[in-house]
Amino acid sequence: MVVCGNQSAGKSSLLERLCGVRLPRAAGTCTKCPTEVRLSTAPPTVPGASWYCQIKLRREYSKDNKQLETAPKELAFEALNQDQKDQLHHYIAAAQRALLNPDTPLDIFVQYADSAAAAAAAAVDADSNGAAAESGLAGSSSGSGSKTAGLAAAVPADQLQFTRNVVVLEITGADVDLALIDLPGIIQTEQADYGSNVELVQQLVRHYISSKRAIIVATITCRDDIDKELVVQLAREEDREGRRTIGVLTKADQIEACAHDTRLPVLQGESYPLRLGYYVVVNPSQKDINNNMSAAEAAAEEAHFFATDAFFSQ
Ligand SMILES: Nc1nc2c(ncn2[C@@H]2O[C@H](COP(=O)(O)OP(=O)(O)O)[C@@H](O)[C@H]2O)c(=O)[nH]1
Ligand SMILES: [Mg+2]
Repeated sequence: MVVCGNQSAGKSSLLERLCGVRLPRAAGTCTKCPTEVRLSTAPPTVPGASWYCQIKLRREYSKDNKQLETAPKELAFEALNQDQKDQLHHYIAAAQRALLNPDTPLDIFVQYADSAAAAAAAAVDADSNGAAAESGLAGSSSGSGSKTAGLAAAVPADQLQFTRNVVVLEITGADVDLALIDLPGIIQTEQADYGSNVELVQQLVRHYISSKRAIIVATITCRDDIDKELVVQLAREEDREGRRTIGVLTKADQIEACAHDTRLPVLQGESYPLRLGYYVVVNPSQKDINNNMSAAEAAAEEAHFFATDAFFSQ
């Protein structure tokens, strides 16, 4: 399944709900390389592990995004077990930055992920030890803030803005057998400051969705005008009959009052019929993420929304 759509459409949030693994998500920051999550129900071969995630970097492209001639190597970055699952996003974010900085030794990124994970774990401990929730949260955000500052000092600016090289998560002991790909957000051409990356990201999306084996998870927010969405255009070009595209409409909680009627044909799949249909979702807001909302809480909030919302509950 290839998750694609605009920047901040909610792709990483969606993927996180699909695979039960914490991914880096945030408003204002964007994914700058593909992330491939390979889920396998096979039990981990590592003693004592019920769940195991091997994070690897696949470097198939040079700094100027030309395909390398030598066979691609998957470099081990770090491995985590079930006890470290909640910290995975720190390692993924660090692995992504490692790919954007090919001339910096990998250890630096692993170390920063280690300390960001330790700071976050300490903040959670402080919370559960009865510290006021607010001071615990302040501790956690200042903790990760100082880590970011530390990494910024060591690696002040990323060498590359985007890369086609891939962060690979090889997970055993998962609930399903499935490969999911999180792609950088499509940049609409009016955001001209990204220059040539507009083209690069579009090529990347096209590359992944053109595979006949790929299910295209076209992610659009409920607020966007579907006719203007490039992801819809790309999906229609690569999957003309709408056989392997799933439409996902995110941020149902943010749809403007009175806008429901104008969205109805899209929500009901009439604007663009797709064989696999449409899904409407509510994922954690930025505030929920900052408050460390769990997957179970997110599912409960979503169910509550659809059961009680004046429009969707009908
Ligand atoms: N309120 C609300 N916020 C959402 C929803 N989905 C994503 N977000 C927020 O939108 C921002 C971008 O989400 P992210 O998953 O990182 O988007 P991506 O750039 O497409 O990967 C984050 O601040 C999320 O908390 C949703 O359904 N409702
Ligand atoms: Mg993302």
